[in-house]
Amino acid sequence: MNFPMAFYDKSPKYSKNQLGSLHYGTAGFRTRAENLGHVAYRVGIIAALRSRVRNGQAIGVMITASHNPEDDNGIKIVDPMGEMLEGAWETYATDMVNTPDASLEQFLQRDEPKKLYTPEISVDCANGVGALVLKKMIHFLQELQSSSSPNKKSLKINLFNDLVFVKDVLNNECGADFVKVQQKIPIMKKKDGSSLHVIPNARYASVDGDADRIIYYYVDDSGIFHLLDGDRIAILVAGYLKELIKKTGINIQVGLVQTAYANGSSTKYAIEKLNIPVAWTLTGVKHLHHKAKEFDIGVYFEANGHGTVLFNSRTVEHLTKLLVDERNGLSEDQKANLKKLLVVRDVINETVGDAIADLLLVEAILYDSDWNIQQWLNLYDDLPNRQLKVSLQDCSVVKTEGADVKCIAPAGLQQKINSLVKNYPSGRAFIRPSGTENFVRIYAEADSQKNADSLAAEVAQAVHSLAGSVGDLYEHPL
Ligand code: G16
Repeated sequence: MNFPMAFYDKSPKYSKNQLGSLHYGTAGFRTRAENLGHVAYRVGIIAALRSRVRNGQAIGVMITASHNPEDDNGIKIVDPMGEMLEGAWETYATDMVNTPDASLEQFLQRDEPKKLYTPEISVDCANGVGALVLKKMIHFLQELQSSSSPNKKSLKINLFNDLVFVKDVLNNECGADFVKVQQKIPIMKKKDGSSLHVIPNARYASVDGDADRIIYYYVDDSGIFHLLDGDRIAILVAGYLKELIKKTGINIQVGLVQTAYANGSSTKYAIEKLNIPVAWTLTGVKHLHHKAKEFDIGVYFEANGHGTVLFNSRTVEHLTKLLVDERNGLSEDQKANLKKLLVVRDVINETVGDAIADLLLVEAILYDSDWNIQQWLNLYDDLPNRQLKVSLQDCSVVKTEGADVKCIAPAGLQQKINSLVKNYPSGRAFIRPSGTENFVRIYAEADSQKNADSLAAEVAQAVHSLAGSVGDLYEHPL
């Protein structure tokens, strides 16, 4: 007997009424309460199937007439993190609820919607050392696959741009920084020099030459490129941890550390949707790392994909003791979530700058949440942004304070930036001297890409006139 059939019951009390079809809409199934009997039974089956797809996590079923009169009612299904049911499952639910009693047994023999997460990722190694470690990892995963049951698929990693011992190709039109700053796919070379074609909707990641940064991306059916940078990774990880903690019922604080480069939408999402405190520091992981130590669990990723998660040692001690304490009073479900929380710590490398550990953590979270990359992207919309760089005679004339958001020298430059920003809806811009190159970097965001580009160009012009620029007005970052 297949799994759905375990719930099959011919009893007349679950008979479908004959009053036409129902549709799973924004608020689930809505109709008069007296017609929802068979719906309640079938929604129960759907919730059980959904729970199985989500690796046994709890699925919510809500019965509510909301603001409607008493004889109206509705039933909706809620995913483990409180999200609404996704599209394929809404269709499945609609089909099941409208299936006549005589055909229900046959319907339940059908496959329910497939899992959304696919255990396969293609990684751009920027022709750097990350390729060597990833090759070892691939070998390990293949061994794991051959020793486990055929139903369990371990992660398949495909490498490209892995010419570690070839000259002049390192970070050349590829790697995390190229993809992040240029907001486009890298060149995609195989070992034999041939080029790969992008597969629509497939998950890609780029690490940088020394594999301490990682960013994700994909290209949709219309050929549009979508970037999931360090901010997105931070939100994914922080949201997942927050949910796990809620399920353990233990009082632990997760905090997020960002820099001025963090997209405004990610900060807003963390504060307003995840209800997580956000701290800002100067650019440079050394600053973020120290700040993150102040939280029980501190998540930090620079927008460029450089970051990690830190578990405070007192928190780890507390959680570990709790797990082994037989009188901890935790339910089996709470204990399972507590174990997961500690597993996150095992997966991540608390020493900053391990793109491969970061990759494993992102994959583990997507797997456990059964999300594809589109669902991850759908959490919020990035504000369009642009980065430029300006060459100065002497970059030390530019001084900033307050996590780079205020330029205090040369005189008048910050006032000029403020006056430019005011002209753009959702505008924000800052400048800072690079710590690794002889440039001043410019970051701008606004309500549209055109406006972000224009604001960045105007700020570059202001730097050019007020800070002693040499060479062209400005350069695109690479
Ligand atoms: C280094 C730091 C990063 C920082 C970057 C800034 O990157 O480790 O945390 O974001 O510098 O570079 P810049 O000052 O030029 O903007 P990496 O990857 O070189 O270690």
